[in-house]
Amino acid sequence: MASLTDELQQLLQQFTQQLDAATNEQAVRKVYADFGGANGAIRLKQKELLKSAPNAEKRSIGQATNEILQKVDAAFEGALKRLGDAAAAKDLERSVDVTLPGRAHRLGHLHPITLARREIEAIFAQIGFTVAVGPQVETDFHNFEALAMPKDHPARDMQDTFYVENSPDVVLRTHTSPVQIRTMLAQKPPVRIIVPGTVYRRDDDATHSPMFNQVEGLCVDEGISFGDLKGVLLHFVRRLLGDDMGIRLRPSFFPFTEPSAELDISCVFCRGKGCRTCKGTGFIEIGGAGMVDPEVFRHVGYDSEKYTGFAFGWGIDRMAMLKYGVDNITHFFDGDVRFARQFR
Ligand code: 2U9
Repeated sequence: MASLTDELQQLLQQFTQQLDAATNEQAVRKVYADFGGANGAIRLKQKELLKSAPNAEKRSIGQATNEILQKVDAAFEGALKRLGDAAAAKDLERSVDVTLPGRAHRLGHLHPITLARREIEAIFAQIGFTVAVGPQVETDFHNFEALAMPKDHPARDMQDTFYVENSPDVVLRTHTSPVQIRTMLAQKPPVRIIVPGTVYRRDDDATHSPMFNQVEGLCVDEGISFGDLKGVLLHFVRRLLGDDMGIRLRPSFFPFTEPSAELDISCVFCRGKGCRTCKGTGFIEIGGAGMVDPEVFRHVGYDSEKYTGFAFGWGIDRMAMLKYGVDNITHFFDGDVRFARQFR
């Protein structure tokens, strides 16, 4: 029995020494595990002794080792508390200079494209247009057919498209016009909507990206004229870029409008006086517009004898480049916070 308690005492001593040497919680927990834990030296010793001891001594051995183990547990708790108190005291020593400014929490902010889209939506909302949105994965009918671009129509090449594998009639939309089609199929005139959204074209250079943001607009009612179109476009450009801004409409062609026009705005860099950016013309092209082709009304069941309409479209990224003087479209998408941070 004597040697037994010696052995246990030795183990307790070793435990105490190592515990005193432990300087952090993790070390303390390790020492405890090595001695008092389920597979700790003292428990293992206890099992060993109990197995080899005669029955008469089992009880006293059990008591002796449990006393040791209780001491171990108490010492363990004590060590943890000691460490905790030390950390709290150290904390209290730490003097906080309350006059120091707080850590600035860097607030995020809206992306310039979002800022531009919201401004465009607000300007049109003030003149009675509502915002319509729709799916980015579209059917061939909504993206092409209904817009007077049947299967073999050459205009399809102008809108080089991403087709969806094994579904020839499913495409990534090349413009937001399919939303106007869906809207006209869903409601009778009058219609006054603008349709912002992401569109996809197989196009990739400094000023074109395969994914870009576009906004289109549609106004259908009785007696809608080209003059209304010009008035709305001029109002929009002046609200977004300044009252000194002007527009120019140059004859053009789009399958879904007739007559059609390229839409130019006064150069934002020289305000129309002529500079290197606008090649001395004083104008910068931003998009297109026109009167809705009756062929389109036929596809959506509108009576083109009774209703006329105008439509327009431009790239929001391009508009944001002009509004914020950005020279490379990829800045909008390459996620460089130094660039994005400028637009608070
Ligand atoms: C319907 C009828 C007509 C929308 C229009 C344009 C002209 C146009 C381009 C500008 C730059 C696309 O973002 S861009 O690459 N768009 O020039 N879009 S008229 O005409 C429509 C739309 C829907 C039902």
